[in-house]
Amino acid sequence: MARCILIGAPVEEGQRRPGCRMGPAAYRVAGLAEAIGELGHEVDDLGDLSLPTDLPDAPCANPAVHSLPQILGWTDALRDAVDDSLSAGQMPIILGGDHALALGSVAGAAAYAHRQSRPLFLLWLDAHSDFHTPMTTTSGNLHGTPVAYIAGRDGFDAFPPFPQPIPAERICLFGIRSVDPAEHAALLRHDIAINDMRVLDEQGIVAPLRTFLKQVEALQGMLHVSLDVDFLDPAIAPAVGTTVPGGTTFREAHLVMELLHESGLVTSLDLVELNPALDERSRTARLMVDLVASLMGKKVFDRPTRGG
Ligand code: 6HN
Ligand code: MN
Ligand code: MN
Ligand code: MN
Repeated sequence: MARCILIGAPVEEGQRRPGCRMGPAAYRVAGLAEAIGELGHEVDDLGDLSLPTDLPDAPCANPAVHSLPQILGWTDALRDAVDDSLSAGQMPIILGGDHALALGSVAGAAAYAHRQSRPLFLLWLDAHSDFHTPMTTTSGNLHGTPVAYIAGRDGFDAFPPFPQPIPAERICLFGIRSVDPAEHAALLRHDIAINDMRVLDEQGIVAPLRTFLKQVEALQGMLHVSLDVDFLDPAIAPAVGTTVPGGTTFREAHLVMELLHESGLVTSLDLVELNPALDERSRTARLMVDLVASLMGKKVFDRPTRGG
């Protein structure tokens, strides 16, 4: 059984549409702690992190970029919170907040993994590749940049150096179907596993995911999972500002979570981009809670384990 710690991260400066700051509250209302607790895990709630008050003055050469000081502040707060939780033997579950929070959450996991001399792997469940740097983004929205930071790309001068960047072959993008030209060009220069929706249509969920999980297992790695609401099809998960048609179905998404549970490999988790202002009677928040339950061991049909 795991010792989970919920960390509220009301980050919404990584994009321009207000609402993601209500994400942590929406997960609590939808019963996230209870759903995890019912499965027999210990679960604590750290409450919401707050943005440090003395924000750095951070000019950026790209005039499109906005809210850089705020995102730098969140990055620090998230990195420390995730590192502390892992150091205390807990499994941090970050309640976002937009995807810019992963600049910090994955940095925290990487700092911890580095001290433990364990390799960190990253599974990015998202419609988007989030592989911009602050220099290449045209929207200026920093939620489109975490994977580039984590992979150690140049262009993040304003940020603290990423602790031990994750080598490309330990990063798996899963479910993507919207990649900007600058991201595409950069991805072609990196050896990141790209399981776009075409790959998943053709091969299904199971084979590509198992391939990746086997690599994690072989190196006894840690695994950070970053789940963006827009990984899901907008028909079942409308509460996100960046919907893209053709996302994963209800069962595909649950199957991902069930396989992750069976692997026993997940050490930290982000839940990002939920915008409760766009939800319909909490259905997206509740679906996300159900997905976490599957990740934590809830089964469609619980067969008694056979002995021998
Ligand atoms: N997300 N590529 C687009 C941009 O604005 O850079 C979309 C980013 C979406 C971010 O998925 O968290
Ligand atoms: Mn994302
Ligand atoms: Mn996305
Ligand atoms: Mn710079």
